[in-house]
Amino acid sequence: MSTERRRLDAAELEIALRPLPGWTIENGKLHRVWRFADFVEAFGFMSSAALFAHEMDHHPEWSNVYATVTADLSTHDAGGITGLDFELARRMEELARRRGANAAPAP
Ligand code: H2B
Repeated sequence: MSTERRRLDAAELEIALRPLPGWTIENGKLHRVWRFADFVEAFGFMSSAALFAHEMDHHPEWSNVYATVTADLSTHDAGGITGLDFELARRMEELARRRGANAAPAP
């Protein structure tokens, strides 16, 4: 879609965030923290999400500390958040859910 790389405004962001509980806007990026059962689950999630990102040619800023994965999505070429970031967020969320992310409260 041609609009995918267009930077979304505040009203569009608010609407797009509604079906993505757990995601927020932090420092102009689409932000999410997942907690997995252990490092293997966290890293397995990252491996499968990396293949999606490669397929999309759209790459997350993310980090991992043991069972926690933090993602901050933005479109560098557009200087903000676009439809591509939401597409990647939806795919990451689905993968994280399948791996049981955030099933238990953080210790
Ligand atoms: N990922 C993200 N998050 N933002 C971009 O602007 C971007 C990207 N650009 N992955 C892509 C690669 C671009 O550099 C290549 C040439 O398509």
